[in-house]
Amino acid sequence: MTPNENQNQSIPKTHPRYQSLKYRHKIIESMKNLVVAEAGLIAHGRGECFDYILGERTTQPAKKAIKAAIATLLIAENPVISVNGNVAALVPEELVSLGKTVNIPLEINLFYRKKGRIRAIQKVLQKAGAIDIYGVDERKMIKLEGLESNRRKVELIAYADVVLVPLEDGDRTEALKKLNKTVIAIDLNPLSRTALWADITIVDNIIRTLPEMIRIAQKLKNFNKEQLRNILENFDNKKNIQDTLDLIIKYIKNQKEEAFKILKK
Ligand code: PTJ
Repeated sequence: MTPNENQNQSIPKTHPRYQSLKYRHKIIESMKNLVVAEAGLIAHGRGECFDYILGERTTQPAKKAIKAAIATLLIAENPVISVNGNVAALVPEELVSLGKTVNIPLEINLFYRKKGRIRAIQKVLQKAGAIDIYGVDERKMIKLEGLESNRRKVELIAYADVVLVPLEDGDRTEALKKLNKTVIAIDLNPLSRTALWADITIVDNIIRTLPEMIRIAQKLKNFNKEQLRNILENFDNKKNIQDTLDLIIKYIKNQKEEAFKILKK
């Protein structure tokens, strides 16, 4: 066996880190067919690290933020879900399902615009059942003000009032905010610029967040606008981020005690 062959071996379901390894392999495989950027592997690793200190669960603050996010998306006039390589690799079916449940279009928006990537992501989304996918045709794109990176090239996002940005770098969130758009971020790092600039910050793993968003959307779809606004009035993003950081501190303290029980043996 060559050293490289070893990387593709299947993971036994009994492995204690089966879920984590499964998604790791998805990211690696998706890098090979251009869906994920090379830097996407590093971003995923950073995400894993934050997930670890959150206890790899969807916390109460994250659940509150998810509810507020769905209420915002349902009230919005022109909402858009922004899709990058990592998200398309990890949760394509869920992205399409969320889009259909709340009737919101998907737009591909990349930081690393290597040739062939948009087409590769479009194919993944189509396979997952997406019909209308935006951000594909350069001729229809315009450039967002105040942004130097490739993410400035947008289609529907230019006219959106609310943008859902899962897992990304901080510059665009800042630019979108300066253009008076409401930003909903999904980011495992509660201290990232995206997390701090967003109006609603869901500090959770996209893998768990999207199924939860779909579940909540199915419920809130039947609410009227006043009921949805009520949810938003009771949501405080700053407090929610503080609560998340407190949970991390508490979790690490507990883990420290657990670790020392083993170390003492
Ligand atoms: O596909 P592209 O070209 O648009 O590029 C996408 C990446 C992710 C490579 C690009 O946006 C990037 O470099 O992002 P950053 O600056 O590394 O930020 C990614 C953020 O997402 C970090 O704060 C990570 O902690 C977080 N993150 C990583 N994996 C997950 C996550 N958040 C939620 N769920 C995850 N699974």
